[in-house]
Amino acid sequence: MPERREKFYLTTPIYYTNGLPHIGHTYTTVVCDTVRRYKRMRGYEVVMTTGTDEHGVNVERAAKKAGIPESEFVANMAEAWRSLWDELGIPADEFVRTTDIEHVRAVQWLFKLCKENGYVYKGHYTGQYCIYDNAFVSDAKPGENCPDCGRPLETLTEENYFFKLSAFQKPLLDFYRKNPNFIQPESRRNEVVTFVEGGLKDLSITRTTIRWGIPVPGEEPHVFYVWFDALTAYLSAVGGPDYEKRGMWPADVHFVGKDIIRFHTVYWPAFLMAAMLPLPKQVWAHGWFLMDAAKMSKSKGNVVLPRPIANMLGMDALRYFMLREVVFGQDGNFSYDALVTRYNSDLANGLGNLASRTTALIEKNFAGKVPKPAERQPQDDVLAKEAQSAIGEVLERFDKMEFARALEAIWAVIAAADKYLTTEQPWALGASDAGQARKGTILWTTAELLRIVSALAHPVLPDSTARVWSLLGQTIPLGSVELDGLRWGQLVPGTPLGKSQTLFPRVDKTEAIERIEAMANEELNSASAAPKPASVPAVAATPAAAAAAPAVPDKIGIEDFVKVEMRVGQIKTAERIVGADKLLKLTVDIGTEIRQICAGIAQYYEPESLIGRKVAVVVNLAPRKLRGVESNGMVIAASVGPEGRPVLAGFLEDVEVGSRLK
Ligand code: ME8
Repeated sequence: MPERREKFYLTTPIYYTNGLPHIGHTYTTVVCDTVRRYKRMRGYEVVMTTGTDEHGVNVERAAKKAGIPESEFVANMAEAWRSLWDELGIPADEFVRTTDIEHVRAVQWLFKLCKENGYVYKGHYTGQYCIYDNAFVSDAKPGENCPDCGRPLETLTEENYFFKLSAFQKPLLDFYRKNPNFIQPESRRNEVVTFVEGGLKDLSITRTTIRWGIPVPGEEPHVFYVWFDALTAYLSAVGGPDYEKRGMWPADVHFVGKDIIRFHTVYWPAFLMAAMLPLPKQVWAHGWFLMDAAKMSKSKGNVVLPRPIANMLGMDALRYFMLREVVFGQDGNFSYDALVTRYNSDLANGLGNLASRTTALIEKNFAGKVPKPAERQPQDDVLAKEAQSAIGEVLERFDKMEFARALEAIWAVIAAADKYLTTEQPWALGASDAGQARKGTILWTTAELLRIVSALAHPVLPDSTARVWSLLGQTIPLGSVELDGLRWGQLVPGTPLGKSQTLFPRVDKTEAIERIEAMANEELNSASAAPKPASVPAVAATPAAAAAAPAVPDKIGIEDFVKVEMRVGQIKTAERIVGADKLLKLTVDIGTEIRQICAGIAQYYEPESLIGRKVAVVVNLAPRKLRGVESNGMVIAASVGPEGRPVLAGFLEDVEVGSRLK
């Protein structure tokens, strides 16, 4: 715990505004938020910056396509990014937009310093340029594709201001040597050092072919190269030219993906050295979340959105999955299957179950007040020791950004407590004085363990741990608890428990995935129809809130009913979908065409038995994907009994295919 509140400044990348956030961006922001919460619990004064990178030819083109001015386009997008981070509980302390006037001034100021110090000159440059990555590709030949994104390069010749990057080869190598932790992880550091040792070419830092950028003062039509512009956002967010007043610069850590490590570890420190400004202390480059072994991107159509997951399982479930499943620094695969499996096993059955077992037993046996521990037995001490030693280990893991290891250590303690309860069986002890005393010791022990676990896991699971915390009757906000003061034995007997609640309701995997996918399709459709921030639904406050059926209005008018077009359809083919136990893929003749429709009836109908059957079909439902399979319409079925067994609606008389239902 620092004597005086030490400052800690951390950043995510400043994301591009020509797309909306997917779970790749969410990952970096969640990591940053986790470290922010952790550092606050270690007593630091923390500022976290994120924001939007709003200039460049991509934005020019996207705004043109949308038929609105660039300024309106980026304002909408910035709001969409900012409000999503707020909804997901990972808000910025400083949200910087590269169109902010303070930022514009900071970029012009940085350029002036570099120029005054002799590191900027005017020249011409011809090269192959990737308009998607906003970068010239050195050594590329005309007609080639971009080695990073695979899209065609364009030949550009420009009068530019150049930055003397070549002058910084030695200073950068010296800096890396003196600051061995500057680039993390180690493997990335070696990559960067080798690159710099290979020699650095001067870098063009202004453009005349782009209009939508920050003007170089007195040098119109020059505007700044987007990376000179965007990197400066880290500094402008905490004061720009007046950074000393705020006292946050230099940054303690820039979290980035491995795709942009060179910009952060070569260009950025070189710009700062040229301007004689302090350098950031660390750049942490993590790996990618992959979908089917490919990097997620809008152009590949394989993006996963965070909001539907948060709506279905709660944001804590997504945070837990991302930090537990992937070793920080390495690439990892994303799959809904693995996500829901983790949710059910580690959260619903693990933490959730331990909390509900413990508090229900305290309610029942001790009138809802934390019992007083009596004489201890060796097995109580073993558990206490495990929890106490987890504290040190978890702090060490967090300090090294080993999030998966930190969570493993916490969940090992949860598993030990589960086993302890199962062995000690407090529910089987009688109501005699001795029985009550033993019960009290056992339940105090698991409650105390839960208290420690909640504090340790709070940076990763802020919402659910705070709920466990208040279940245990703790009143100071969990986020302000000092981890350095956390010790076994601080749970006060007699504390009244908070109101009981379910933390992580168990979910049916197939159904949960179907719901997430349906919400994602809806969001993608509405985002492409109207790229306005408010057009997408907000995150539900509690996990699985979306699982509850949407409220049905009391009465609807005929004008609402006629919006639904239903027809008689005839099933032509039916087959199972690999990996989706409940779904059948049908082709259905609706009179005017044959449609592919997915129906959740696989557990009750054999595919062969359906061929030729006439069914009622909603034909004007927007197409959506279920488990990756397109479904274009909906087959109507009754939902029978508590398990919701589907029974297909049919007709008692023969009816013509395509007839409308009214
Ligand atoms: O590069 N897996 O912005 P950007 C993990 N504007 N992380 C991912 C990811 C994935 N599949 N996809 C994206 C830019 N990311 C520039 C940055 S900074 C001064 C300017 C994360 O919108 C990861 O952090 O393309 C990556 O570096 C960043 O999003 C790229 O965001």
